[in-house]
Amino acid sequence: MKTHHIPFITLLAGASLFLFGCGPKESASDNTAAATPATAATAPADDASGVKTVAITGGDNMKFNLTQITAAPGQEIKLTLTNVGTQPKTAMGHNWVLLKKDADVAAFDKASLQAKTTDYIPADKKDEIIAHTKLLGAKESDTITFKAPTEPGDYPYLCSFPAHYQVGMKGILTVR
Ligand SMILES: [Cu+2]
Repeated sequence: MKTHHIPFITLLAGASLFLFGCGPKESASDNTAAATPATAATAPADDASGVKTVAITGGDNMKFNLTQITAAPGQEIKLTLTNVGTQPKTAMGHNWVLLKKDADVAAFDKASLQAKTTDYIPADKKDEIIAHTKLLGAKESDTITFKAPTEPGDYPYLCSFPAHYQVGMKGILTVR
């Protein structure tokens, strides 16, 4: 009998070790973030002061590593965008632009095409912007601090460098 039980128990122990080993992963690895776009927020949790810290990257694949960010109404957000790509800014610049809930993102993106002199931030659409970073070249980063909208809902963000929105360099900030 005993010779029958031991392998079964060993198997159980091995299975539970495996389960613990695959526990929740709270943070994305910097090395894989650019290559594998995440579909859920993997940003760090709020700190003690209630400020939400968000680290977002964009690379030569023309994708953000985060396509979903969640914040509480009115919460302060400290967001850092890093361009992890290698190409020149004129060919592959990235920014992060958060728009109002009802903004027409496609129309905003279209207007951005004509706004090269202002780093693809269209002056006539500024009232649709909640917050935005600078346009970044390879290995540059920019940190901005702003308050999440007080009204719950989904707020679109995008990179307004030409063609990047069309190929999917975008995401949603959900306020709830
Ligand atoms: Cu971009």
